[in-house]
Amino acid sequence: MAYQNLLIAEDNGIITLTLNREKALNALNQQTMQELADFFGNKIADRQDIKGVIITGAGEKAFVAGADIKEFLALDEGKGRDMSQKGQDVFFLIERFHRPVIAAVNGFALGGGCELAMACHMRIASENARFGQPEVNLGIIPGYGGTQRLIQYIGKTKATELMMTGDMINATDALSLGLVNYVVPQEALMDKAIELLEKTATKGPIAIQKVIESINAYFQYDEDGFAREVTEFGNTTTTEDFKEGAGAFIEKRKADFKGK
Ligand code: DAK
Repeated sequence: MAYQNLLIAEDNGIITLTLNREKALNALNQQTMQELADFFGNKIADRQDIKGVIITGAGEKAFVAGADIKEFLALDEGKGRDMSQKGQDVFFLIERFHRPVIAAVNGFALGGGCELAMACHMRIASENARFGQPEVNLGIIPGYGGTQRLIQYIGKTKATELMMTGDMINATDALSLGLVNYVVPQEALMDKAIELLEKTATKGPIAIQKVIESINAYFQYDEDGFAREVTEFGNTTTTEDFKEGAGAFIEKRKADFKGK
């Protein structure tokens, strides 16, 4: 699939995915959602050789200012449900991706943009970043998993307030609420994301994947996250990586993980 709205760059095993609709503050239209689905579901789905993915927005003003409001007027109940389900499925692809995905939030992350950032495994915000779920201003609710993930990250108390008022919070508040991992000056944003991916890339790749799966299992009501942790802990102990990692610690040397 040829991409119109995604810019892809790969350097030293790190893929940077830039949402590139700067004039619309990188709003997520259906074309972009299809491209994201293809990118995570097909293009890089089987890439074992990468360290991870950074998602960011074009320009210095917005990460993503929401779902594309200009496409909303054509929605009815059926199309709305369909759009919501497909959108959730795209964000599950990101949340379940086998390598770390980091949102480098370079400005507004509103509505679907905040939801996209929350589907990533970690979030780094530039100092000008603003987060919010302003859907109630439009008479709708978050439709890409926001009602669930915002509670997971910041708790029911503040999540309820943000979703009911539509208020935005700044990067400092997002950090203190636990919505983002770090706040850095805008010019340091990508370096911080790369630094994190370089660090996770020194760990056992299978272990990283199992951390992702186990964390995701915690939030699935049809699956007992504690039980999944037991299973996956057992699975990691059978890997060569585990023997290498534990052996390296005991021998006081750096582990050389092979992903086996
Ligand atoms: N969609 C489309 N265009 C947008 C946009 C958006 N979300 N946000 C901004 N733009 C466009 C503006 O229309 C403007 O385009 P032109 O008028 O120049 O053609 C351009 O980007 C620059 O925006 P502004 O001129 O407004 O820039 P300002 O600096 O004055 O304001 C702002 C920046 C971010 C505060 C403002 O643009 C704003 O409030 N934007 C809307 C933010 C918002 O409400 N976002 C949430 C969208 S609702 C669902 C699935 C998903 C969702 C819900 C349901 N189902 C399937 C059920 C998710 C919903 C949302 O995300």
